[in-house]
Amino acid sequence: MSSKYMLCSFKTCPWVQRAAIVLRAKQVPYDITYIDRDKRPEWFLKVSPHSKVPVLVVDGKDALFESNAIAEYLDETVAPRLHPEDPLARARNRAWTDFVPTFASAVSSTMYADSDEEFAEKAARISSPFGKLDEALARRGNAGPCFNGPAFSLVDAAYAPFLQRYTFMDRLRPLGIIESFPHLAAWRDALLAHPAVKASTVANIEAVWQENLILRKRWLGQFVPTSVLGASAAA
Ligand SMILES: N[C@@H](CCC(=O)N[C@@H](CS)C(=O)NCC(=O)O)C(=O)O
Repeated sequence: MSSKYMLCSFKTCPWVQRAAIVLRAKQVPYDITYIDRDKRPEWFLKVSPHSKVPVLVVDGKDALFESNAIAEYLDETVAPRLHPEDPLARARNRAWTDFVPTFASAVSSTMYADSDEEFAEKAARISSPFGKLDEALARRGNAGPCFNGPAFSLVDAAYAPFLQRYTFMDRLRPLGIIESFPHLAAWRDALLAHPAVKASTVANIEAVWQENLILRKRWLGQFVPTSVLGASAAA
C-alpha cells in the first residue's frame, strides 16, 4: 500500500521545492500545506527542531525534516530509484549534493542583499561555486542533459531550485555570470525545462518570488513591476 505524504512549506521555499521535485519525479501524489512564516503553528514547531521547512509528514504520523534526509528517504522507499545504481557514481553524486548549501548561499545572499553595493559584492562571489559545478559537469563523462546523462537524479533535484532562483534574479537584474559557464548554463536550461521541476511549484512561482522580495523589503524588490502585487494570494 502506498503512503500518504504532506509537505509543509512557506510559499517560495527552494528547500521544500527540492522535496517536491523528488515526489514529482517519482509521480507520487502529495498534499502541500503552507504555513505563515511569522506565525508557525504549534504542531509544526513540535516536529521541526530548527523551526524550518520542509517537513514531510508520512501517513499522518511520522514527520521528517531536512530536505536532504527527505530526498534520501523517498529514494529508498519509493520507486523508481533516482540515485545512480553504481556506488562510485552515487558517492560522487552525494559529494556534489553536499555542495548545495554553499551554492545556495551564494545565490540567496545576493538575492537578499540590502543595497546596491552589497548586491555587487555578493554577486561577485557567485562565480566560484558556479565554476566548480561547471568543471564537474565538463568532466562527468556523459553528454547530459542531466548530471548523470539522460536520467534525472537526486542531485538534479537538489540544484534545480537554486538555478531557478538565480535565473529569476538574472531576469530582474542581469548578472551576466552563468554565460561564462556553458556546462552549467546547459544543465540549468535542461533542469528548468524538466516536467518534475516545472510541476514542483505554484504555476506563477516567478511572480510570487518577486512579490516576496517586495513584502520582505529587499533591495532587489525595487526592480519588480508593481503588477505582481497579489501574486501570492492568486497562487
Ligand atoms: N537545511 C535545511 C534548510 C531549510 C531552510 O533553510 N528553510 C527555510 C525556508 S526556505 C526556513 O525554514 N528558514 C527558517 C526561517 O525562515 O526562519 C533543509 O535543507 O531543509
